[in-house]
Amino acid sequence: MSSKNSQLSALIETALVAAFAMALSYIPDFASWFTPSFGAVPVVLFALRRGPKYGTLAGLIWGLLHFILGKVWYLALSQVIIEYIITFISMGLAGFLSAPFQNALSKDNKGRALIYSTIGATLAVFVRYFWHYVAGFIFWGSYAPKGMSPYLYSLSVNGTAGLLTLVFVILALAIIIPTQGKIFLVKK
Ligand code: 218
Repeated sequence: MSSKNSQLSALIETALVAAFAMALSYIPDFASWFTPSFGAVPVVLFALRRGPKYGTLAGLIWGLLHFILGKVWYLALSQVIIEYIITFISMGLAGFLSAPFQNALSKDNKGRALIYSTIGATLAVFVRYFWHYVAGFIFWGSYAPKGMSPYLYSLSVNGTAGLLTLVFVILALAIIIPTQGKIFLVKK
């Protein structure tokens, strides 16, 4: 494929992945703010396929779609910038592991591929929920149960949501790498 065409393919995939992640954001938050972020699954998988540039772009678009669709919880401007822009962009950080990950995959070393992708997923989810934690104790502290410190409250809420999110992403990787590993490799 010419470089223009492959760039266009990458951008089309970016838009589709961001839209799919946003659709997953409509799964009801059955456990309030403890609910995991299911859209993290496609965005992390995509970042591992296309690298950090398109991965962070997909995350950014996913975050911006919340504004268009009226799904933003607004407490302050700085809070919204942290929680709907910085955090969602962070999901693309998994793409920084895409080179060693794809190298392992192309050599059919699925164990190594799972290790690198898990590191990438952990990096992305950790950075994202670190910022939710920071926003949590600054802006959401008044929602803490009586007598609980905002730091502990935010850590328990965002630590749980982050861990659950990471479990779903790693589960998806563990299923897809051995069975559908080709989806991570871009045809040249
Ligand atoms: C303690 C606490 N409660 C709520 C929030 C807000 N928050 C948490 C996770 C994810 C998102 C983005 C939308 O899915 C938001 C706004 C928080 N940070 N801390």
